[in-house]
Amino acid sequence: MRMTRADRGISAAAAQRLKPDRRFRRPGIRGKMCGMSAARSDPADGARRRRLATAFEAAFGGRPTHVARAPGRVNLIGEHVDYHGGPVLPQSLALDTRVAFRAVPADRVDLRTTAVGVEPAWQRYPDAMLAVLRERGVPVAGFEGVVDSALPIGAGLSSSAALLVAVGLALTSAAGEAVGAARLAELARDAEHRTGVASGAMDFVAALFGRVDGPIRIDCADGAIAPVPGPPPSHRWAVVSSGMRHELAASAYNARVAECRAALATLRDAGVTDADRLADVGADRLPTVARVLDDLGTRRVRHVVTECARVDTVVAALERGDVGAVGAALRASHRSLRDDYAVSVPAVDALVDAIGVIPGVAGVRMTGGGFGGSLVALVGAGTDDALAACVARHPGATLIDPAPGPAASVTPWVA
Ligand code: GAF
Repeated sequence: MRMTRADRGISAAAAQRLKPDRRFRRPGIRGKMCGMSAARSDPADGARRRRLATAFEAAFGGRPTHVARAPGRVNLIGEHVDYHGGPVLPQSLALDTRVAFRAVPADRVDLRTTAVGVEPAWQRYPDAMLAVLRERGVPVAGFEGVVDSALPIGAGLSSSAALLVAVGLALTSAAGEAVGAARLAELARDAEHRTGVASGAMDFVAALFGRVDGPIRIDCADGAIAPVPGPPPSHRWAVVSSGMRHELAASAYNARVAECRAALATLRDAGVTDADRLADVGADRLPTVARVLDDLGTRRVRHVVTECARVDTVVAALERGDVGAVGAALRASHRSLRDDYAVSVPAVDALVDAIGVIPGVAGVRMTGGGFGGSLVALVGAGTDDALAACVARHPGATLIDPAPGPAASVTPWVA
């Protein structure tokens, strides 16, 4: 894939100047900013580095100077509430997308991929990121880069956000721009909107503020970010791809956004004027919701209201190591997404049901945007064989590496 035209030439040394940016442009968002960090050492890193180096050499000759990486995420709970101002609980993954790049003193941006057969589908993401950066006046330099992703596409693990963030980070740092993480999250979300998905902020904030030590609770109303503990040592998160690839732009994702917007407008007309967002409608007002809205609207709002409450149930349960309470909330979340929000599909429901009855599985639910994609489960020690056997019985389903990973970063290229 090739994107042509760039705003202006830059110095290659500019990319070295990237520093942590502590100017929080979005009040309330707290946490570390993207910037230079030490490269991770992972057994798979060698193979990825070689793949990137080979592709870069073949495309441009020579070597990149830097690599930008952005992780995928598994959302533990708080599904389809980010764009309603609700809380979410994503864990950033070690699975990531990388862009090996160098700045060039020429008026062009040239980005290729190591992936085979994905054009032109992936191209719209870098195109959208570049367009948004230019529109907002963020300098973009002459640039050569190669993308390599370890994230399964369309698996509900935020492959598109990881691509947008990694490309955004590479483009801006090549130009010597220290764009703050909160600002980059907004720019990347706006770029995703241009691709046709009216997504919330979760995936971008997870990629830019995630931590290896456990999930983060993001308050999507005020942007506050707080670390949350992982499960006790007796348990771990398991991630399973259903094998049913989702494509949010072609799904009913935007329809859910629109239905909920209409429901909020109706509620406000009916006197619920203190709710600026659906996340502000508490459980105590569900009787009003049911009186004012039709059945479809009531179900959509009920999902949002109950899911927001479940996030804090899970946060409190993780803090006291109560796996039973976490599991119960995961199961309730899936029922709500399936029955009230209608974003699951039968193949995912069947997998949820099958995994849910394995002894030692505390809870399981769909994760991400839905309409296919992946599941997240909280599983006890000793469930690995039964889980693997269950997944093997479902055609197309695969276990995904749930290892947590750090936030997006740019590091000097190590040969
Ligand atoms: C997708 C979107 F991009 C997120 O913003 C979020 O709405 C999620 O679906 C559902 O929770 O990943």
